[in-house]
Amino acid sequence: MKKLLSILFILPCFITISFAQTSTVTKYKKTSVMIPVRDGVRLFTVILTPVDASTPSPILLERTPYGADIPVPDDSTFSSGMMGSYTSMAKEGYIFVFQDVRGKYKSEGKMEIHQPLIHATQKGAIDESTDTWDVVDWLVKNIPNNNGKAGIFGISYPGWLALVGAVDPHPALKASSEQACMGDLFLGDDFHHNGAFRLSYGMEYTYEVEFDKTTDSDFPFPQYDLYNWYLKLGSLKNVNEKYFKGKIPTWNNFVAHPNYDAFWQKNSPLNYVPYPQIPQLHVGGYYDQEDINGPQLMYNHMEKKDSFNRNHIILGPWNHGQWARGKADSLAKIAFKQNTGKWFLDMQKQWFDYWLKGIGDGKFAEANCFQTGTNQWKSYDTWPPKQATIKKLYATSNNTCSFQKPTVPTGFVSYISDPAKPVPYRSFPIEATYGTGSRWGAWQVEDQRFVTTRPDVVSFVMDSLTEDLTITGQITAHIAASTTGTDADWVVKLIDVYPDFDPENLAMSGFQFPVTLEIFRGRFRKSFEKPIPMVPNKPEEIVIDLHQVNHVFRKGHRIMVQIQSTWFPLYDRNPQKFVPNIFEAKESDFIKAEHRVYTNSKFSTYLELPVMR
Ligand code: PG9
Repeated sequence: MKKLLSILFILPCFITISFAQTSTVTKYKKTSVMIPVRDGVRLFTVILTPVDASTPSPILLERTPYGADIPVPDDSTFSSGMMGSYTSMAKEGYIFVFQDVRGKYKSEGKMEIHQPLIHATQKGAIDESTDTWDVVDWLVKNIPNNNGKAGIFGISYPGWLALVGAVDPHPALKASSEQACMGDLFLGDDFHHNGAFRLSYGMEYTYEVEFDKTTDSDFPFPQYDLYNWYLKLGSLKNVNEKYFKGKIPTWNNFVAHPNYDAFWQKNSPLNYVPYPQIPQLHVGGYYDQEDINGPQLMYNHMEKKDSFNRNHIILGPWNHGQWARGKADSLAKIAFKQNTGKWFLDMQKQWFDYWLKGIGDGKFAEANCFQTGTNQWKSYDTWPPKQATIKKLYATSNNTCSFQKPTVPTGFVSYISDPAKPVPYRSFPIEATYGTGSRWGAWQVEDQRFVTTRPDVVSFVMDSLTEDLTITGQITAHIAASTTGTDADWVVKLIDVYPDFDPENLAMSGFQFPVTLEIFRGRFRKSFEKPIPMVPNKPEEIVIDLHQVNHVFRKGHRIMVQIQSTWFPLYDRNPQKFVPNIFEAKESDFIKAEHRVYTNSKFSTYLELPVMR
């Protein structure tokens, strides 16, 4: 995400409404201040206080690396109706605080992307948790008319800041909501998924944040469609040699740590977020193109130690942060048929109203997870729900798939995977991630027909369903695969194929909707820490976490499983020849290979689907 989302929402409203008269709502006043933390660094902070609140108000804090300031002069006042997605809370007088993290925009100090928490193990160390503690302390002591209670929230990087701000919290910090928070940056969020490196995102994002401390920077691409630009880039070693010249620290970390070593392990919140120390509302989207894993991973991690019942999750049909942007009633061509944005904002308000103001009964569902296909919100006592039964969906001969295990002892499909002609991850043009006209936010729900006919993409399809099939919970793929090379990537998609002819919605006829999709880098199949070559032509099992979903395949639709080995340029190209560090591969290391996916009784390829009765 490029900018602090919610702040952006204030601005258009501010510009239009600053000329309009609002009569009934509370007035807000902006002040900015440099708040000192324990090592003397001062953090730039914007405080929006209700001018005419009749009772003391709680504080809602959002911390960000994307610029906390808003273009409104200090001491100016404006209507609470101008607060974008915060409006309903503003009308009830919340105090909003936005802050630049150390080392970004107007704050002093040095920033390191996603620095792990170290205060618990290094005496006197500072990190984002200690900064949050010091800031909350300052806020409750210095903001007039606050009620002594604070909450923290945020989306994406600010979501991670909400997660870590709630570790060893200040006593006044009463609740947190981490939203689209990255979990583990090697296993499943922004920079790698299952060890496969996210090239376009990793390169463009690190340049954006680290090229110039005072702003966000766009990489100066000389062309609009970047597929060929990335192809011509060649080996990843050219990024530093030709462009970054060793000046982007996080890129250098990628190069220095190609495996899940101590650097990434320490970096993962799995290691330093122990349990929900205060109430924690995790929020995630099934189609989050940046941080799909974090909310699910951190909810499940913290749930294991939640004897207090403080840990809750909301999963919706959203891309990255979509819940805070307007109606969120559709994503590209997929309609949700209701205002999921309003549903979410109401829920978020209830959450903070209860913990910070004592309003409501505090009976929050353990999990609220939107069901796609039927377009309904559903609540669950456990997540994933215990009622689901795991059924295996097998890839079978003749490009079919079935709930019956194959009985034939031989059988496979094969394709040539060529790193020189990688499968695009979305239809052309592939715009810069955050560039003008970019369709980055919707690629995960794109109709897959743009690749289904490629010879290096294999599909297994079922007959039309005779009744609805509901899958709710965790999906795991088991691919029986081999390569003639010594390394390979495996991409798996679970696709809902719409009926060939839908008279009520012609444009969606035959649509291939990817319910969930994921990649795995073969060298890590036994261990993320110690990669090993694949053995040429030996069938091996590749197990892939396909995340949690809640989807109904409707009667008349077909289920499709699709497999391929490149997904470019979102993922770098696996050379397909095992090299110790792909960031240092030579051009000659990139080779074509024949890949097989086995469909027989001895080597079976299947997806575990959590089927609801
Ligand atoms: N997804 C972004 C990010 C978070 C954490 C690390 C790197 C990138 C973001 O939108 O903030």
